[in-house]
Amino acid sequence: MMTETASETPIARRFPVDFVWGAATSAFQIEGAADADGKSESIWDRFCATPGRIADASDGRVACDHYHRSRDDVALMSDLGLNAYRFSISWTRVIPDGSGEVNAPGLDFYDRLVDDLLEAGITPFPTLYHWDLPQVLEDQGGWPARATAEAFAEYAGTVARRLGDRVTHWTTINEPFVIANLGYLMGEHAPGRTDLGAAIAASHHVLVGHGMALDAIKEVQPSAEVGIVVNFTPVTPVGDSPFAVDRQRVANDYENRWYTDPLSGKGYPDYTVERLGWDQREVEPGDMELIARPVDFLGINFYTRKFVGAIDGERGERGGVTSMGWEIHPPALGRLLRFLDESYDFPKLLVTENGAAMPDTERDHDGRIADRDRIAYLAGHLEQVLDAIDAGVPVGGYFAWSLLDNFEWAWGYGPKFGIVEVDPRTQERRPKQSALWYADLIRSSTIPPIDRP
Ligand code: IFM
Repeated sequence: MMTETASETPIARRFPVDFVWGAATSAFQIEGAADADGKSESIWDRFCATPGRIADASDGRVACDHYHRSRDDVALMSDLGLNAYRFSISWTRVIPDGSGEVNAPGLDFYDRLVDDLLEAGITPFPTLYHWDLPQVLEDQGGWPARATAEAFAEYAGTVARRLGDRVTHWTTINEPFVIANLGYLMGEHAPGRTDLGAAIAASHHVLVGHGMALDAIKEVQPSAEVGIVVNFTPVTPVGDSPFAVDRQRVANDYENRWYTDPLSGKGYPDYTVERLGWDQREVEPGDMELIARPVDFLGINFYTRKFVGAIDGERGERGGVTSMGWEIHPPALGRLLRFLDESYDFPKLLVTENGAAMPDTERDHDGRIADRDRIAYLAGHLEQVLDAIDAGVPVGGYFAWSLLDNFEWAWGYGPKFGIVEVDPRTQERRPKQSALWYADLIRSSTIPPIDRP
């Protein structure tokens, strides 16, 4: 009979001591205060007010009321032991007309938030654009128009001048693929347009805006670390007919290389540029150099993978799914991290979002949400992060999506991504078991054992 000796007990693997441990949110999804203190209308305010756009006909007018509760939310983060917080800044609070006059109370809100975070020992990671474009700029053409990129850089400079004495880590844009494609091609997100030409133009201008904003921040604060956040949905091929292979290549280029290739100086993927019939008329001299300005880190948002074959909807064997029907397949994150490391030269990778919408129907004897499925999701993905670090991939941090249950865009408030429950009637916050588990992980730098659902 085997007896367990000290030498046979597996040694828990540890994350590096300087690992960044955070949670992420975005302005529109949590702040509420939709027209407080001079804030103007964003494309998401308009989209929510358009009948039929949001599954439960809800909006972001109150959301988690974070605008009025940010102090308590910082205290909550501190209780959980987070050492970083990724949030976004609302352009419509800071420059309500999109460009021009600065709205002091809007900027003051973020100024206070940054001070509160720093006082609590939490490093602020603001994102300058998480989808809430001033409606006034959409009315002038939105991201398909180059002027939006210029206005974005002006706004970035304004924020950096105010917060740059304390904020050391910035991300410019969140998920350029989603901005361009869900907003301008699929029409599922604000502003709800369905035009391939507009989507491709938007994808280019979002990258140009990123490059211009990076320059604007570095001009104010040369030592700042600046990155961009890209979402990836790795493509798993189904079938190997020439037609299937073509579709897989286009899907992979369009969803997973369209942004990182130009950010790394490789230009847009040729094969897919040709397949889309894009004549690159929006690309002006100097743009590709601007887009390829060195970033200090690449932010990676990862949730799931997709199957692509010859027929729409065709797929291989799938694992379990979240309550949004997204497949849970942690090895795809590990492969993605290694692919990014091998294919590009980003000095550091940060997992800026990872998490799952789960049903949250079970509670423990204290009434706390017993989300063992979310814990298993997080643990599975964090194992992959550890494997990647062990293999030499420079992953420097991880942000759970999301700190709070919040407004999940076109899905409304149905899907729950938070590690902290928010009662929509009382706004009471209550950490779920996943939050306590995550706090344990941060304290010990090792992945605590999990009780599989
Ligand atoms: O809620 C979103 C977030 O705003 C951007 N990344 C994906 C999350 C889940 O869909």
